[in-house]
Amino acid sequence: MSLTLHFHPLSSFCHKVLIALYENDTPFRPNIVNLQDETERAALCKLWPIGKFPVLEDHARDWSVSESSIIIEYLDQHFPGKSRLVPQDADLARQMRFRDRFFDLYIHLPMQKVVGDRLRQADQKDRYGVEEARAQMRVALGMVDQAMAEKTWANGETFTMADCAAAPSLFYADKVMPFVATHPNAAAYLQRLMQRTSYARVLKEAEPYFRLFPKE
Ligand SMILES: N[C@@H](CCC(=O)N[C@@H](CS)C(=O)NCC(=O)O)C(=O)O
Repeated sequence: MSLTLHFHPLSSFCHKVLIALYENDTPFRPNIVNLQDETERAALCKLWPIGKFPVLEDHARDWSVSESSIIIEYLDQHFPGKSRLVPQDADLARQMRFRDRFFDLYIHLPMQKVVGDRLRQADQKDRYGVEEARAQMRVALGMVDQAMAEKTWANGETFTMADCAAAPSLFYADKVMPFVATHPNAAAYLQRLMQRTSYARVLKEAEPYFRLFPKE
């Protein structure tokens, strides 16, 4: 087996890459990393000193690839399958990368900020930062709702990397800022993403870990 994915089943950015792997039934060895365990954290940091997952190792090429979007681009290039996640057309690819960035930067990261703050001690909370993050997510969700009125997937009618980015962003955003009642198009899009075989599998595998998600 050429590929090892270092990840955690609860981690939203890892969901993004798992979707890509499952879209194409790409074989890989899963390595669940417990960041609370110093040895496991040190092993991850050896591959990627930033210490965040996902990290993909390609043993055949002796490469270690980090950052979810870069990993998906790598998979699309070296392990292409039935689902081409990066469009071949340059303009469609650029639009897709823009949407991937949009979900990561304006929904995924603010959502992480809100969740991360829940894990802080009472005297270390960042109320202003959380309000800023919520405001950012509110604007971005409004844009998604408008954009998804006439599309099946983020880039049109074909499932791409932008949808891999959208799925965990929207899934967890809905946990911290429920939008189903207020944003019907974004909500319907999230339903389609959750019903997609690849993401349904990711969510099923994450089920035993959801009890660890901080509620408040
Ligand atoms: N920009 C990175 C973000 C990765 C990221 O934030 N991963 C989180 C989990 S969702 C993580 O490793 N957090 C652990 C930590 O920061 O200690 C990507 O796209 O892969």
